Amino acid sequence: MSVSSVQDRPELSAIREHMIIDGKPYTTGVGQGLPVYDPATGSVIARQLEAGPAQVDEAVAAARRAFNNAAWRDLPPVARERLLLKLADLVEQHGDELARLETLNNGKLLFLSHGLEVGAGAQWLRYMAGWATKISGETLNVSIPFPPGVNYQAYTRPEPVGVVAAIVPWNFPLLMAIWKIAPAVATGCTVVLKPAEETPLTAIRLAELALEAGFPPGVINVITGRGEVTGAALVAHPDVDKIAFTGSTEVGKLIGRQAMDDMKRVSLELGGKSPVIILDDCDIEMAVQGAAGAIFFNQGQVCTAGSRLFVQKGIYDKVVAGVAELASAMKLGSGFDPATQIGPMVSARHFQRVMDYIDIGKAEGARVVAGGTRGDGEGYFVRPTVFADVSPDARIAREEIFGPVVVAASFDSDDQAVALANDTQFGLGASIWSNDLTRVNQLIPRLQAGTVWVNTHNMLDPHMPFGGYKQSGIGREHGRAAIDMYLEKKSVCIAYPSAR
Ligand code: TXE
Repeated sequence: MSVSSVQDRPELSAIREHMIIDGKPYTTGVGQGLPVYDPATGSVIARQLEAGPAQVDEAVAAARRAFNNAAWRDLPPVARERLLLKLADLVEQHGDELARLETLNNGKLLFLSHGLEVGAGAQWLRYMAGWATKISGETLNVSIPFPPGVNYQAYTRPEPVGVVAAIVPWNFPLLMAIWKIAPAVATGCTVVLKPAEETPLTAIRLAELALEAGFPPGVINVITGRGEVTGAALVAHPDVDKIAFTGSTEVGKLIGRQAMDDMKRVSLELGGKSPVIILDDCDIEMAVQGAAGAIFFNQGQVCTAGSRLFVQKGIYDKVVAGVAELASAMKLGSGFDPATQIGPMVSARHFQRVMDYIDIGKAEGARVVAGGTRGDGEGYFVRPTVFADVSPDARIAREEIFGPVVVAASFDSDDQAVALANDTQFGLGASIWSNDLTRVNQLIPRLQAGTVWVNTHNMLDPHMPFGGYKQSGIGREHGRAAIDMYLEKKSVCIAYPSAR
C-alpha cells in the first residue's frame, strides 16, 4: 500500500495489531492470533493478538499496580476530571480517524460512527468527568446507646471498587468501551478492557489516546482475543474486583455465575426484544418512521432495537404497510457511501445467525411483507425484513435476532398491548407512540422495561440510567447509577467520650 493511500484513508494508519498493557504496546499472545474483517467486503484488514491466561495475568497485575500506585490513588478528583476532559478532546481531535476505523471494522454508517462512537463518546467522557469531583459520602446521625458516656460520629466513605474487567460487544465498539472506562476511572478504579473479537481496533486507539491524555500507565489496559479464551480468563482472574459486561444474555448468565464464586461485583447489560407499541391516536406518519428507525438503526444490532411491533387494530394494516415500504426502499451498501441506509452485519457468523432466523420465521408461517433475503455482494448484507401477523409464541417473536428483522402483530385494547409487550424474558426498552397523555401515563408504569420512550425510541443520554428488567441484565449504566456501580460504600464509626 502506498503512503499516499494511507494518508487518504486515516483509518488505515490508525490500525494497531498490539494490545496495551501497563502503558506500552504489548505484542505477545497465544496461538496464531485472529483476523479482523471489513464486513462490507469480507476481506481481512488486520490481525489481532489473543491474550491467554499469562497475558491476562500481566494486564490485571498492571491494573492492580496502577490502582495501588500513589500516582493514581492519590490523584485529586479534579485531576481525574481533567484527564477525562482531555481524553474527550483527543477523541474529538482524532474523530475522523476513529469514525472511519469503526466504519471499516464494524460496517456501520460513517455518520453514525461520527455522531455516536465519537460524538456521543466524547459527551459521555465529559459527563463522567464531572462526576469525579461530585462523589461524596454522608454524615450519619447514629443512636448507639452503649457504653454510657460514649458518643459516635459516623459517616460513609465511597471508595473505588478496584480493578475492573470490562468486556464489551461489537455493536458500538468505541462508545461501549467509553461507557465502561469513563465511570470506572472517574471513581478512581483501574481497567482491563476486552473488546469484542469482531471489533478490537478503536478500543486500542482509545487506550493510546488515554496515555496521550496523561492517564498513568496501567490505569487503562486493553487486551484482545476471543470470549471463551481471553474473556473467560479475565472473568476467572482472582485479582479482578468487578466485572462490567455488555453482551448476550447467555454469556451474561455464565459470567454472573462465575462472578459469584469469588463474590466479584458484577454488572450485566444483556439482550432485549423491545416492544414498539403504536396506539390508534398516534401521528401515523411519525409512528411509521419511528418504528422503522427503532429496528433498522445500526442494522438492528442494538440491544434496545424495537424488534416487536404491536399496532392497534384499526391502523395495523396501514402501519405495517408503511414500515414495509420504508424497509423495501432502504439502500444497502458500504458504511462509507453517504447514500447507504443499511450497512452489513458485523460478521459472517452473525450474518448467518440472522439469516437462519429469517428462515425460521418463514418456516413458522409468518408473512414476509418486506425483505426476507440477503443483500447483493460479498459483504454480510441482510435486507430489512418485516414479518406480519406473527404469533407471540413464534421463535422470531421470542428470541433476540439482533438484525434488521421486525415482527408485527395487532392488539385490541391497552390491556392486551401491555400483556403482549411484557410477554418476554427480556425487559430493556419499550416505546409508546400516542398523542393521548392519559393513555401514555397509564401505560408507562405497567411496562416491564428499564427505559420507556414516548414518541421516540433508542434515545440515550449520559444522564439517564440505562439497564434491564428481567433477563436483560443487572445494574444501571450512565447517570449517578453508573458511578455507584464502581464504588464500595464504607461505613466509618468513631467513638469519643461525651463532653458532659
Ligand atoms: O455475544 P457474546 P456475540 C446478543 C445478540 C447477538 C448474540 C451473540 O443477540 O446475536 O448476543 O453475539 C465476550 N467469558 N448480543 O456472540 O458472545 C465476547 O468476546 C467472557 C446483545 O457477539 O455475548 C465479546 O467481547 N467473555 C448485546 C462479548 O463477550 C465472553 C451485544 C459479547 O459477546 C465469553 C452483543 C466468556 N465465556 C450481542 N464469551 C447487547 N446487549 O447489546 C463471549 N465473551
